Amino acid sequence: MLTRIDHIGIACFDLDKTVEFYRATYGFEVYHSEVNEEQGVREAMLKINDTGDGGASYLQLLEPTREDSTVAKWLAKNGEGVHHIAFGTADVDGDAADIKAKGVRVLYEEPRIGSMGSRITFLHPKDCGGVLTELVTSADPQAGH
Ligand code: CMX
Ligand code: CO
Repeated sequence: MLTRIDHIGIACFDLDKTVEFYRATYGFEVYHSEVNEEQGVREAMLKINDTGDGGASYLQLLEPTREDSTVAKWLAKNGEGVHHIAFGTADVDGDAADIKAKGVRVLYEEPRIGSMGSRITFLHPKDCGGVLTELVTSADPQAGH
């Protein structure tokens, strides 16, 4: 069951500059940052609020680490902006299977590793009304992500 908005993914050309915009404009601080080589991103997670399921909601700021990454391709085509949304669930495998059975393309056979050791998969934007949609199971939901 999907129980929260886990994060909104925002693509940017310059992560440090974008982090500073969110800090100076809204007062949001970086909760966690990492490089995910498989996804081809350098990212910062800004925690916005805790959620009723023991998890949390974040902004995920994404800067590409290589030209052939999905985010680099998307930025070249669209410029900076909202890249994807992510729903949180305690069971990414089960929810992905249920959604696949409804005819929506799930992009990965098996969930991969996302922010903070989470397990993630994606739904094809063309099957989701133009919205690239991620499903996330936190590494430790009771710890806030
Ligand atoms: N949102 C909405 N539509 C998108 C999109 C996005 N983020 N990315 C691509 N599309 C659309 C394109 O506009 C294009 O539509 P048209 O054919 O109408 O022009 C179509 O999908 C195909 O796009 P493409 O540029 O040819 O890109 P690809 O098919 O090579 O890749 C996708 C698209 C979704 C399969 C790829 O972006 C992907 O695998 N995404 C999942 C992984 C990811 O995004 N990782 C980064 C974030 C990591 C994280 O969140 O932790
Ligand atoms: Co994401």
